[in-house]
Amino acid sequence: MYSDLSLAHFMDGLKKRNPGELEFHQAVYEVAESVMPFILDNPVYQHAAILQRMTEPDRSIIFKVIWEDDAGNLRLNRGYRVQFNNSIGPYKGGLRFHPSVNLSILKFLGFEQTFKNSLTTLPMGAAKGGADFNPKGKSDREVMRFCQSFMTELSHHIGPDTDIPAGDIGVGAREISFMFGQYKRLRHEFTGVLTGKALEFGGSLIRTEATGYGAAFFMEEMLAHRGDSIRGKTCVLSGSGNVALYCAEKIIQLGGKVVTFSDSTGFIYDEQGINAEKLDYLIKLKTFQRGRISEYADKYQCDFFVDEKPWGVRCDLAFPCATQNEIDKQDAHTLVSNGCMAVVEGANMPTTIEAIKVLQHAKLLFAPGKAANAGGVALSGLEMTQNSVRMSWSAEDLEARLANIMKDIHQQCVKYNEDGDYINYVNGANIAGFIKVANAMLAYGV
Ligand code: NDP
Ligand code: 2IT
Repeated sequence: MYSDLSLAHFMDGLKKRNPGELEFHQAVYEVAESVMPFILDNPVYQHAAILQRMTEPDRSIIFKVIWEDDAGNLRLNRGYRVQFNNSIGPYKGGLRFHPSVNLSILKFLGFEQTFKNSLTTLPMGAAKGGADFNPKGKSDREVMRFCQSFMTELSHHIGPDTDIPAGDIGVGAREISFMFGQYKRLRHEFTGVLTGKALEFGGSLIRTEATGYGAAFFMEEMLAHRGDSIRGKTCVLSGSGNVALYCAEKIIQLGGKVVTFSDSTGFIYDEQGINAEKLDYLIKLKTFQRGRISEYADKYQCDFFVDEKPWGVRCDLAFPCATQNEIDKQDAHTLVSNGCMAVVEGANMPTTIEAIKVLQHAKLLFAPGKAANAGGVALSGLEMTQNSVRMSWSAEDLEARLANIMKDIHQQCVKYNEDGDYINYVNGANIAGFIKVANAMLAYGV
């Protein structure tokens, strides 16, 4: 049945089983291209049809979410939880609230999470969920009613040893708090069922910063491997949410110069560099006032480019931290011709497959999200541990653990890459992430 394991044959089958799910096809293709030669060299994985089994979620739960807006109108959204793989630990992964959310996007994210969570070295399986709900422009009480209704159904499918959701786009501390409160009320128990909680009720120090810090640490590791560092480098970032803001904070601490941020309305270019004080303003603007990035340009008198992406700004290092497919082939050519030396994906799958090829062909260092942004879920894993032992660790301790985990992920990528002097981090991350999950699946039998 699985004797023809050519990439084309495999992808044909996958597309037939999952018609129209373009983001999911893309995420699987990127992994399959890396691991197929490894599987062919190690037929035990082929005989057990591991790749086929890994690309099928254990289950996809889709549900109706009804809530009432401030005007008393009933509103309808669709909620999801895709539980992908629990071979190496309970299902774990974020929730995304964004109008674009659909099954394809959540399957791509859940699939990526399998490899990412494996790379963290912690015992976590993979899942992703969310809703096509748009928190933008909603009042706090509307968001509360939505979150409570969403959790009323989701609570049947999750649990601290079963499936532990967290944040993602559109889901931050406010949403996690509303959902945690509802779970606690419904289940009559106080457990670590979500991560990214506030410090007052079981949250962990450094979780907020972890994804962005981890991405900056990963860049520092890649550069250190070449005898270089972030210090003095001009850095272009996209997004201005959780990942982008704290990635910038760590870059600034490491001596880099951050010159751009973006949101869905365009990007700002601050040629002078964004220092700690300006970043503090931006964190308050984006996190608490839920403002627009153009307000930064008004305050600090810098350029704002409406509806544009920042990849045309001359830089040494690029950090896409907004959303999927935000660097296309043309953007990649622009980065190369402007002298960019490395791209680290803070977001999940922000670079198209064609764009990755352009960057790799030009021998730029390229770190895929499943390696570079794994610091977020790794800190979630440490939040789970702290909840289990009913203790909290210090910020210094947690940041040191995070730095070590990112170093370990970097080493795993280097170990499994086979491209001469040039480190192909995509292959390294995919193969290293695959082996641990695949071996667990083999051990369980059929
Ligand atoms: P946030 O919601 O905090 O911020 C998202 C940012 O990206 C905002 O600036 C938003 O702009 C922008 N953005 C979102 N969608 C689009 C779009 N379609 N076009 C243009 N800009 C867009 O999310 P996070 O920072 O948490 O997540 C960013 C990325 O990082 C995602 O890919 C996520 O999956 C990934 N990630 C997140 C982790 C986490 O721990 N939070 C962990 C690992 C990865 P606007 O406000 O205008 O919509
Ligand atoms: O994509 C991701 O890794 C996240 N959104 C974080 C998941 C988590 O469980 O912390």
